Amino acid sequence: MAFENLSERLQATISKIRGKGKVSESDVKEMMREIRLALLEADVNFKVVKEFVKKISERAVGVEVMKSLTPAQQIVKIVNEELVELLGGQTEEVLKNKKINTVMMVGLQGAGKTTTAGKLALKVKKNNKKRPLLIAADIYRPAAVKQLQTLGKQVDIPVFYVDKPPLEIVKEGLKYAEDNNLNYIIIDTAGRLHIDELLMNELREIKEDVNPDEILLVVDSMIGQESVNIAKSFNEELEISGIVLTKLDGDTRGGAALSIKSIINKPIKLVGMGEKMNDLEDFHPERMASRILGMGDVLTLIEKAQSSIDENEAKKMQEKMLNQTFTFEDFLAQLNQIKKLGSIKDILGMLPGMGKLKGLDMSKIDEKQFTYIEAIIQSMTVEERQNPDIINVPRRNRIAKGSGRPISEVHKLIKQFDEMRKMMKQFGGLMNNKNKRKGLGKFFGGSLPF
Ligand SMILES: Nc1nc2c(ncn2[C@@H]2O[C@H](COP(=O)(O)OP(=O)(O)OP(=O)(O)O)[C@@H](O)[C@H]2O)c(=O)[nH]1
Ligand SMILES: [Mg+2]
Repeated sequence: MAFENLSERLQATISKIRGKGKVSESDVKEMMREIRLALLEADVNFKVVKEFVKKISERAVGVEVMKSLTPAQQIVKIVNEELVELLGGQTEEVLKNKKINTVMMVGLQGAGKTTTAGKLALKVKKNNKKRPLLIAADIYRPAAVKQLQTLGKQVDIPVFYVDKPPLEIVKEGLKYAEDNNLNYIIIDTAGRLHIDELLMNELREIKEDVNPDEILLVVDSMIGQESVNIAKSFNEELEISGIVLTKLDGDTRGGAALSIKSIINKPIKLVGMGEKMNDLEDFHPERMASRILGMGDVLTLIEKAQSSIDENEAKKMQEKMLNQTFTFEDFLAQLNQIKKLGSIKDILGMLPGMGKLKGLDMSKIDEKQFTYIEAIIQSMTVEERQNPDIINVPRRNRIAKGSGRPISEVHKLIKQFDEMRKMMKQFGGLMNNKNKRKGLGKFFGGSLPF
């Protein structure tokens, strides 16, 4: 994950002053030195680092004034605020309130334009109920059109292509969208190894003809510092409207994300977090800052839960829990929903403070835990799943054998399940109390059912 080292270093720096009632001038100085080094090491542009540290230092000098927070807390607050600012301040949308949105993807070869085009189409279709069209205007790289067509098929979104020059493809594509009542048009363009005049001319031509609502520059975050120069050139040539940073899931140091906005003053709008079609997220400066500073990213987790978990399914579960008819079969269905959120590590990483929980070594988390639980439940008979009370010791032995897991794990799972049901019973009682129903209903509706 990007920012891992930066995050660790900043958190270590902060924890040194966290408990202090007073922060001396030399504490601040030392802290600024460490922040500076941490940022440089994360590959943030040195000018950006200088400016950032200067701003924090200036603000940190007067921190005794506020009464509600300790000086140390105030410094953390300042660092957080400045980090949010550095990342762009507020979240920027890629949707205009217009009948038809047109988006043009530009960028160097291999940056992730085509992949992001597919991801974005899926995202606006799913989350915004748009009717997207992908236009394949990269006619240079063999198989580029095919690649987009394959992605289109995968996410069930139409792809337009005719065997003509790029500008003609785009013109006819727009006509096709109009005729077919499609309202979110994404144009995938060609990439080059380096910025060259020919490519820029072609992109400019399309831009002038189409006048797109968005020109998104797709930048590979793995290339580090160089991305700042690339962004600068593209912006000078085409006046881009925003940036998509891809491959933030890799072991990039993340410095590019922290530099681009302040240097070209164009917002990062989206981030690519993986190769799958679902791995595109809006970029939220605030959440990213709190993730970096170890304050967790609960909002993203909640959003992910909301978009990945089937609402009807969740409602059904909720009723079962309240009626106390929840079985191991339901439990299994629930596990499958949670698995859609990502790996256990991903989920834990988004919870505040988890990163540095004492005794929790993230590298030791066993991703297979879900699989083991599944195996155990699958080794139960239907009757046992529906009525766990009948699972006596001989049955437990059989289940352990069948699933290939130690008997202790079977005991543990059944015990946890029992406890869960007890808890639900209590909640159920509360829910039947009319006065409390509303508040708790909301709680259940908006969160994971267990
Ligand atoms: N891990 C990861 N891989 C990504 C991400 N975005 C794109 N990729 C991968 O990067 C590679 C290049 O992506 P493309 O979408 O083909 O890039 P492009 O900009 O269209 O490339 P050209 O058409 O050759 O200019 C592919 O293997 C993608 O799967 C991301 O967010 N994370
Ligand atoms: Mg491409």
